[in-house]
Amino acid sequence: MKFDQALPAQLRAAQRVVVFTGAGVSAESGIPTFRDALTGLWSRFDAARLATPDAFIDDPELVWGWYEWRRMQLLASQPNLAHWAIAQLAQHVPKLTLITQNVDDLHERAGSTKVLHLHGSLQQPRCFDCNEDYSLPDAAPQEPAEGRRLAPPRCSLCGGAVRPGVVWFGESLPVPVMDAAFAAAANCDLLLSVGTSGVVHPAAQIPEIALRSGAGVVHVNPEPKALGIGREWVLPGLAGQVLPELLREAFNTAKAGGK
Ligand code: BJW
Ligand code: ZN
Repeated sequence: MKFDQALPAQLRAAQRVVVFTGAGVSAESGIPTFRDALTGLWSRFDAARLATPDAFIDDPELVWGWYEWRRMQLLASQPNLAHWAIAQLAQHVPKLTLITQNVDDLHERAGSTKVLHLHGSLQQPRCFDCNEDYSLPDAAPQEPAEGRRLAPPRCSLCGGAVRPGVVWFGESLPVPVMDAAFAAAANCDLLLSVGTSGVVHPAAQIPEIALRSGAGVVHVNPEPKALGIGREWVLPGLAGQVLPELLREAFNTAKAGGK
């Protein structure tokens, strides 16, 4: 890919970089996105029946089974070249803040630390009634097939049903995480927005906050959408191809690769 020559130079010069990721960054690991037309989860499953507190109240077995099926997929997957490139980028810039909307742990498994998870994590379930954390067993879950119901575990404190530790529609994002993410966006020099459709709020405001604060924003996506304000670069393509190339161009790195 041919980059606007100003971009690698901007990345080299940036003191504070934010990387903001969505489901597209994990797509090349085999984790489905939400809104891609044919393969996205919401093209096959009804978000209202699976990703809201009311859905869990109505049918906890359906919801728990679906999330355990997704956790199984995650356990069988590996970070891809995009996750590795982002972890590598942190070694090249003075300060990098990684904000993700993803509930997987692929950034951490690639070596990124202090990841701000705006929408929670598949690995940290908690009690629906009293919020007590629930420790998942070390063993992989018992093979919940797609669409198979599974009874949620019970809370050891109050006996309530255990729910996935993710942020559903209509729920507040974790306030300290959101505050840290918004502050990092408002104070960065350059923000890379990778693999997100930018339709879910309040997360979608993050690139706009960066632009309005004077930072440059780079969009990495096979179907990129610029916001049309400020200094933007649009890099059409797969994150696992574009990000390693950008790093090579900016820092002359060897091919960023997994282990
Ligand atoms: C690639 C690629 C490759 C593919 N390389 N790229 C303001 C306006 C309108 C609505 C609202 C608003 N404020 C709040 C709302 C309501 C709602 C909302 O935003 N709805 C919109 C959908 C209309 N927001 C909420 O409800 C939020 N809560 C809230 O605001 O609370 C306020 C409140 C106030 C008072 C009291 C209480 C509350 C919560 C939102 C929670 C979102 N949860 C989910 C599910 C998480 C759990 C789970 O995993 O099941 O989070 S929904 C889903 O969407 C998930 C994602 O994190 C999120 C974002 O999706 P993402 O990551 O962008 O994925 P896709 O699929 O959309 O896009 C993938 C992109 O990748 C595409 O562009 C591809 O092209 C690209 N791609 N391959 C690079 N290889
Ligand atoms: Zn409880």
